[in-house]
Amino acid sequence: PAIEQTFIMIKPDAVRDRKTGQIIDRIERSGLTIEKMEKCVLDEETVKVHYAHLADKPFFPSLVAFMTSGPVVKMVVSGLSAVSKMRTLMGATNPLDAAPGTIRGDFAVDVNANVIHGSDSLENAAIEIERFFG
Ligand code: DAT
Ligand code: MG
Repeated sequence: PAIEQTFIMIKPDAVRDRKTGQIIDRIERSGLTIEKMEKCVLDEETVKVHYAHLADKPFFPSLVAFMTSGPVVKMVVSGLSAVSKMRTLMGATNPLDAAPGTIRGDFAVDVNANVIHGSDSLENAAIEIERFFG
């Protein structure tokens, strides 16, 4: 396995509920390294570009509203197979399908507010790191 970088974001629900520390702890305990981290409020345009693959979905307006509803904590995370390792640590998109022990399985209850974003491929990781930290 290669050392990779991935883009991770703790979403507004988890920041609001003060889960940031517990989520960061899980990332570090898994052996991955936080290279960059910043708390910020996303603008609508950035969210629309980030979720452009979902623009035709009925939930898109509420997704954009949710993601701009409060601060997020954005990160660059590195380590062996960081992209897939983080996706495994996060669990399924819908928290109802996310296994216990995963971040979404333990902290999220609703697909509309599912606690964390992580890049889904190495290619998208590079694009997202440039988008949010470039
Ligand atoms: P992931 O975040 O696991 O990469 P995705 O890229 O398909 O999943 O979707 C991005 C976000 O959009 C997801 O984290 C939550 C929201 N979303 C996806 N499917 C949804 C649905 N059926 N209803 C409501 N929100 C949804
Ligand atoms: Mg995705």
